[in-house]
Amino acid sequence: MIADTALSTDLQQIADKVQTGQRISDADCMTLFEKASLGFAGSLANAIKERLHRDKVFFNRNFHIEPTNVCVFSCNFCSYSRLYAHKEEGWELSIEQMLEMVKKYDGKPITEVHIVGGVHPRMDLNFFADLLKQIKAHRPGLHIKAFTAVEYDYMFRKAKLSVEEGLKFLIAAGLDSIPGGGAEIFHPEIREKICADKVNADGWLKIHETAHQLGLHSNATMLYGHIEKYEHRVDHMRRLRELQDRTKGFNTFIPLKFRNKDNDMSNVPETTNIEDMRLYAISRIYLDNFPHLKAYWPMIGRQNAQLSLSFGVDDIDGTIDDTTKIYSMAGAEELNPSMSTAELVTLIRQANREPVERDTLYNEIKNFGKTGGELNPEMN
Ligand code: V47
Ligand code: SF4
Repeated sequence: MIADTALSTDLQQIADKVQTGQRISDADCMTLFEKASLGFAGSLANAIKERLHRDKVFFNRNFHIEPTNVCVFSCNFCSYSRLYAHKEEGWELSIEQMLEMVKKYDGKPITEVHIVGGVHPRMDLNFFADLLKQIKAHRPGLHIKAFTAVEYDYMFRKAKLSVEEGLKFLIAAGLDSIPGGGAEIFHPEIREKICADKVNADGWLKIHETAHQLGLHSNATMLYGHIEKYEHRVDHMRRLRELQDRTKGFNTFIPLKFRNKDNDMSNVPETTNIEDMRLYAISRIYLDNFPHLKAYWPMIGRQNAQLSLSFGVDDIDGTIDDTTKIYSMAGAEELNPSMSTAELVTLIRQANREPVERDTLYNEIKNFGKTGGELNPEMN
């Protein structure tokens, strides 16, 4: 029990709620952002994490396909879209090229492909349905986690289909689940300043709600640490918590730290590591109906990912195999993000946790244990 005479009454009440398994309110969440020390928030979040998953930390074997970085939108925080004239040429991959990327993993124990990119005006619903079909025809067991709500909104509107019709069409083609991108900050006061022209909060939430109703699972992100205030973070997480109460379709919450290299918000300083860890902890405490909290290691680096495992995080994503450019272009430490399974296992063990390989839906594939067992460095 955390009982500390130096704690203010409001923090003590929050600790009592968490320790008796009660939900904290929006006001409590604000109090945590405004007053909680890293140690206080971290110990509560760690207790929740251990209640849910004991010492387990999950990872998977995955790779990304980024079909294009051409984008009709112009989010101010994006360093990736080729609309920036000073950037190197954009890319747009053909279905054949993307299929070649999938074939590279033939015979390797990869379980997931994560497909996400810019919003290209000529890559439409039929193009992507074809891509999914061809991937499934080549490797039926590979889980396809594809396209953010931003991409869906554009694709479906262009095809003149409702969200339900569009999603059903892609599910029939092979779509298995939906990644969490495009959420940014839902509150219109901030959304209008950082990504005014893409799908709004209600549109994003509706796409995920419909996906959940159709039996798909999805993730949710929050791009934080720029011009938003604590109240906007609470508002963002409240909308997610409310939707999750209705559908139970979210697997994982993924806070994404704003990186400021080479974008229209380069004048905005990045958050400190302490603020990053506090956010992981506070989101673990507030989002009591989210089973998992992910620290995306290519974004925050390996050591911070390790540190986050003491602040409520139970998942650090996957092997990646140097297949994503979004974060390196925005200034993340990892220029060519890639970790072998042996490296992921070692990283998690160094934090005195139990590495567990999972599939996308968190079915356990292998528990490596805290110690023991020769790790084959070739194991990728
Ligand atoms: O929505 C773009 C973010 C997201 C920057 O579901 C930036 O498992 C920081 O959502 N600084 C797309 N972030 C990626 C994404 C994701 C990543 C990993 C795992 C999963 C999952 C989803 O990338 C965008 C945006 O929020 N982003 N630019 C930047 N400068
Ligand atoms: Fe386009 Fe996504 Fe970049 Fe926004 S964040 S400009 S939607 S690629």
